[in-house]
Amino acid sequence: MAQTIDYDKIKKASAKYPKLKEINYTYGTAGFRMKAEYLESVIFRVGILGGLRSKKLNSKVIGIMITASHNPEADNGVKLVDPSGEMLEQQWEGYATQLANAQSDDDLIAVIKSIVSENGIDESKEASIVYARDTRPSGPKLVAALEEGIKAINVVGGNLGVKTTPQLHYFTYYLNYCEKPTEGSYEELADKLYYQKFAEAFHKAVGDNPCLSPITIDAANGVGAPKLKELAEWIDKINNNVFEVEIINDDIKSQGKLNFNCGADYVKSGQKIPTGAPLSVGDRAASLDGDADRIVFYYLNDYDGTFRLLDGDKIAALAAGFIIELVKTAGLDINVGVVQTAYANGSSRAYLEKELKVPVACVSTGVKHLHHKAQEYDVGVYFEANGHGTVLFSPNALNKINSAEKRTAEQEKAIKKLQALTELINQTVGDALSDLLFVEAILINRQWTFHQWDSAYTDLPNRLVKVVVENRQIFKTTNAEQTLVEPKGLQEKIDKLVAQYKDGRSFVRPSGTEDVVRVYAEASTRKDCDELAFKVAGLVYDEAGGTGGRPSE
Ligand code: G16
Repeated sequence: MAQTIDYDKIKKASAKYPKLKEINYTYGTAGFRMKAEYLESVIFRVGILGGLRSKKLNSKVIGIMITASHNPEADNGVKLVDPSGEMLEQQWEGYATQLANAQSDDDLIAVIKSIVSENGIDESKEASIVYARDTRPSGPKLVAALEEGIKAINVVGGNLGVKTTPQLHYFTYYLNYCEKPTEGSYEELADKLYYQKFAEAFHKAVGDNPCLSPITIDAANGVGAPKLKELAEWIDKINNNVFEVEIINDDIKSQGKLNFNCGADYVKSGQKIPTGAPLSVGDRAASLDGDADRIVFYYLNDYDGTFRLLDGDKIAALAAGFIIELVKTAGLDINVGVVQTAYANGSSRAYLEKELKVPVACVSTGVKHLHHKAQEYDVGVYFEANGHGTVLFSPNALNKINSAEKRTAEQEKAIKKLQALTELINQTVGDALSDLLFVEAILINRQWTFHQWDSAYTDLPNRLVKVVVENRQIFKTTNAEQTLVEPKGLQEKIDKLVAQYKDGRSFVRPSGTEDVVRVYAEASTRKDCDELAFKVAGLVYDEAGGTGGRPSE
């Protein structure tokens, strides 16, 4: 039987990690995220919270990931992962914030005791945590703080070493719901099980179809580089002619390179090719972000050589279109829905609703919001425009797919394909590597070029601008973040600007991962769109305490 919580031990250990007085921490879009030097006390406390969560959930394994994903290298962050591999339940995000902000060691103990009593936690329950980090230089020091927190609450911790965020999510799920491994180190198993699963599923999904031309992957100089390399080797072992990948921006050793002028966020926000990617007409390329949970694809147009982005909206359209076709061919009664955020391009929503005739829901930014909404459908396809997303097959859908009657050869083929797709997509969370294989498998089945994929619909020109303000917390939104409630009066001014542009749309929201306010705009022409974006950004800067330079093109 495990010991009960030793509060004196926690208090003593906590003295080494005092809370920085001047900082108010918030568990945001993807956990705590900020400059790495402010995070030690928070991460120590997250170790304690992970232990409490595990005890509360009858000793299920909780995941903890140390990463700041797309943020600059100097930042870091931490988030907790629930036993099913999903993001931490929202009520517990509040506990995380309370713990992080407890000023003294006594305050910390008081918060822990209140969490224990509010949740009726049996202190004597066993608890376990698995944790991993990305390649940031600040990672090892923060892992040490986490380990002290885990030790202080007497919990068994399994260090997975350097992993992508989705690997941590998948392994957490695996430990709770699949066979618990009895031998081998968790660090090695978390790689092996992941590679094996996705390499085998890819092989099944591709079938006998001929492969496509090689694809270049910009790994943002992050953890995706070594992991994709190893995954590609596993795929080669099964069938060595099916997937040819060249990895660029794979330098995880030199400091200052992570996400710098490369990676999915850079490409999506700037709508341009990353550094180190000499792209020619006919080439296919994609960019991952720093922890490999997002992906965007791109190519140069055949006839004018312009840059063409295939973002999360395009991935959703490709995935939904293919799945709907297979479901119809298989003769299955399964509903498919798509979930997006306000950043989804107006054209993508119109295409999904009018051409594919699928229901589309719009929710707030953050995978946790999309994931929950997607669970309402038999098959829920969710992607943020920034390339973060996955496809969820409900137990009902899986049951129908796996027990379907195969009357014709065509039906049998469609059912087999659907089965393979359910295994190929990482259903615990958006995963750049699994998404890459998922997209590639669909394109191989269809024998489509990027241009053919892209031609489903044409994006309205769109633009993202960041505005630095004194206090982004004064921005409050409603209507899935599309309408500003505060600062008062600002939304009316934005509406007036938007009304001046054909197909104009713009919204403003505070980022939950960076110290900025984000402005999104789209309009019928590139010129109008840029003009609208910078007018709205200027308005935000002038009326809501802009600092630094006024945003300009
Ligand atoms: C995280 C979240 C995403 C979100 C992104 C930006 O991505 O997981 O859901 O879209 O932050 O969020 P915000 O606009 O609030 O800063 P990542 O890839 O950084 O983990």
